[in-house]
Amino acid sequence: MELLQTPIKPKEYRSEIESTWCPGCGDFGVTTALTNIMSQMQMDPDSVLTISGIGCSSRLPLWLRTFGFHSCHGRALPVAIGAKIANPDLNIFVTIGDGDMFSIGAGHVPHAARRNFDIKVFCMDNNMYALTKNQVSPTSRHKKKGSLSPYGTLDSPINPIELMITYGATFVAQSYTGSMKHTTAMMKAATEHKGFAFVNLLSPCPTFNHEETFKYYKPRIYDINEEGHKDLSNRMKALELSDRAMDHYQESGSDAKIPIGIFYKTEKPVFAENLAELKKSYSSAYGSADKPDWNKIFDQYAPQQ
Ligand SMILES: Cc1ncc(C[n+]2csc(CCOP(=O)(O)OP(=O)(O)O)c2C)c(N)n1
Ligand code: SF4
Repeated sequence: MELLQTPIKPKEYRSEIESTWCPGCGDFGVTTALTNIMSQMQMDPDSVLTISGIGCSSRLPLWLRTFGFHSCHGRALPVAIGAKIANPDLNIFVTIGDGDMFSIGAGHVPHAARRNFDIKVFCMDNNMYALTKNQVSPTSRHKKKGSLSPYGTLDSPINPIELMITYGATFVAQSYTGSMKHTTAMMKAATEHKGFAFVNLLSPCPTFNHEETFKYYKPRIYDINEEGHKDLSNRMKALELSDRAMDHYQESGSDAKIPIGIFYKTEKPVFAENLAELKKSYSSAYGSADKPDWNKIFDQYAPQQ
């Protein structure tokens, strides 16, 4: 890639491709936050790989001059895992939609989280499928209407925060793209965390979602860290707080508050460290991990005399 003069400014992380997002889309805030963070941390664009699936939100890698991979619907996480194993030095951002992550791609989520891959997942949660023009998603409220559910969905929403804590993510936060300051702070804290980091970004879709709008979120949002949640490695406390993330869905028009901030953060060895540890013990038993002593390995499976 073309060499950039340092310090690299946020706008220099933008590609020349013009965004196709609608004016007012909440996802713009995520692109801005990401370029701000890369500039603040003076990340070499060649060291960054941004990976997405399919959806409006999943177009984000196109707007950046980092390496990017616009993969298949629901498959951003397996692509990210493969890239991280092949090149552990890459800074990997997964930019994903709520449908991509928690519907078609849901099966990949617990395994990526529990293995603690050092990747950062930014989920643009607009509570529906936007690219395909307004179908309900796993984060849509009960009875929400969509183009294929004109009488309202019969399903109840999942809670992304609670799920990610339960799946073993070592950093779990939520923000709202109407607040650039908070979105940038949460995405930066995730980027600085060593391990699997997830940020749920409440990101309004003004074109199709006329319920969860900027106007809806603004008076309901409150910062759990400002209000005293400091014991971030306390899993039970994080789960208790995560429960409140769904209060506003209980009944339509509810004025229940919506928590944002870091719910949970803990330190654990990342996948690459566990693998290095395994290779060490493997080497002492079977020779080097790259050139193992195959006879010793096969002997284990030989029929017992
Ligand atoms: C295998 C497959 N199934 C279905 C689709 C159609 N499809 C494209 S995007 C999408 C949903 C996108 O929703 P979300 O991930 O929430 O992103 P958003 O568009 O809301 O940002 C669907 C169902 C597809 N492209 N590929
Ligand atoms: S349809 Fe919605 S999510 Fe898609 S670009 Fe437009 S405002 Fe954003």
